[in-house]
Amino acid sequence: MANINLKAREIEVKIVYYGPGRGGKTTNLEYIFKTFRKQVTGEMVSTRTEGDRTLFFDFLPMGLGKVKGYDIRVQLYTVPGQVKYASTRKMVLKDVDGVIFVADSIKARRMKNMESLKDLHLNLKDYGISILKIPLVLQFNKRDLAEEGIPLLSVSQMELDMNRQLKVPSVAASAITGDGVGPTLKACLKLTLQSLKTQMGW
Ligand SMILES: Nc1nc2c(ncn2[C@@H]2O[C@H](COP(=O)(O)OP(=O)(O)O)[C@@H](O)[C@H]2O)c(=O)[nH]1
Ligand SMILES: [Mg+2]
Repeated sequence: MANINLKAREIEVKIVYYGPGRGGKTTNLEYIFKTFRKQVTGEMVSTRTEGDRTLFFDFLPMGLGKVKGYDIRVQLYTVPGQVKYASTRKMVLKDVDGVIFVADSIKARRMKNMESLKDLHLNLKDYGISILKIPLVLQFNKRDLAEEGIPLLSVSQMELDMNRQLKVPSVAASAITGDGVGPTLKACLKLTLQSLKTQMGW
């Protein structure tokens, strides 16, 4: 459930970018930080060290304006994807309102995507949240690599692998070029705000 401050009439919504290590979560946030200047309300906090891997998490605050007189603030987080950071990953998911699952389109990463989605499912379950109920969007990232001749999973294969049961919106994207990055976030915000309205009885 979102963090609601009745007195200040503020609602804080938490969106988490989840997915396998090196899939492009941090790159999504960097693109959003550069591109949506008007909505970004603070600095991007990043813990990128040791090459370019997220060790703890990335964080970016945004404002969406008002709904029913409430200021809607959005906090975007990414999790570290590597196996050894399982506990951080779980901690970042606490009190999540919406999830963007960034899948890697590189063919060789197929199993990593599926393992990470399973990990998301189990972590949500531990918090008492069903993956079938939480606002969730899949992003099939790195589509630009097709032009470099790198073997990619087809979108239909990725749908079969990850979206057969979920049946959630999916967006083909390139976090590097920015293609699909905005639409992914918007799709997730739409679902998250719908869910918030239901929870608030609006
Ligand atoms: N070609 C290409 N590279 C990408 C894309 N997204 C991320 N990368 C690269 O993949 C690597 C891992 O990205 P990063 O955002 O750190 O992944 P994270 O571990 O999920 O946060 C970096 O070298 C990025 O530049 C993309 O859409 N296309
Ligand atoms: Mg990262």
